[in-house]
Amino acid sequence: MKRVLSGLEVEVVAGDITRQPDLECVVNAANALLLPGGGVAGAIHRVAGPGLLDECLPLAPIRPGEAVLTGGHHLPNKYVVHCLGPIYGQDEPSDELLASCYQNALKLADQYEITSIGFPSISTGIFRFPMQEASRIALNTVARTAPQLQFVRLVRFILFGETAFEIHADTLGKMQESWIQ
Ligand code: AR6
Repeated sequence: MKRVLSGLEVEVVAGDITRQPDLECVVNAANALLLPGGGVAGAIHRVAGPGLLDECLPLAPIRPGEAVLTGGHHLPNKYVVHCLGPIYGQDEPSDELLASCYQNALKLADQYEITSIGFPSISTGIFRFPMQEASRIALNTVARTAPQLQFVRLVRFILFGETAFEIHADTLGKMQESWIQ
């Protein structure tokens, strides 16, 4: 599913974040120490290879809401933006911290003149953020940040499984008309 929000092309697809060769950049749902871990981070480090960890270690630790950028190493993408999402019920205010992840990731990508970026559903796995609420925060933040972006033209959400895809497609379908061009 695809829509234009505030001049930005926004797609939601079901798939694997490590298999998006047409995107210049993908986003990692990282941990504070930028270590491989499980979920998205485990998958990204597995495909990228050990060079990614070497590049990550001097950038750690990061705080909830923050984003840092590295190369993609053996991933099919030139860059990875690593975001630390909030642990639901622990890092507060969790909605604002989650919004900061998306905003900081997009602004950082734009500074590097990145034109296309793929996000997973940050914090909705091991960090237990309810996905429906997370999808609203994610898509609203993309729409709100879009007018500040000069280079980013495509934002893709890559969702693991049909349920995650349907939740995001439903949220995108209900976005406020004023944001849709
Ligand atoms: N591609 C796309 N989405 C995925 C993939 C994949 N390959 N794998 C999982 N998901 P999570 P978090 C979905 O746990 O909640 C890590 O261990 C998954 O179903 O990766 O931010 C880190 O090291 C879920 O909807 O990230 C941290 O310690 C979403 O991506 C911690 O987990 C995010 O799940 C971060 O937890």
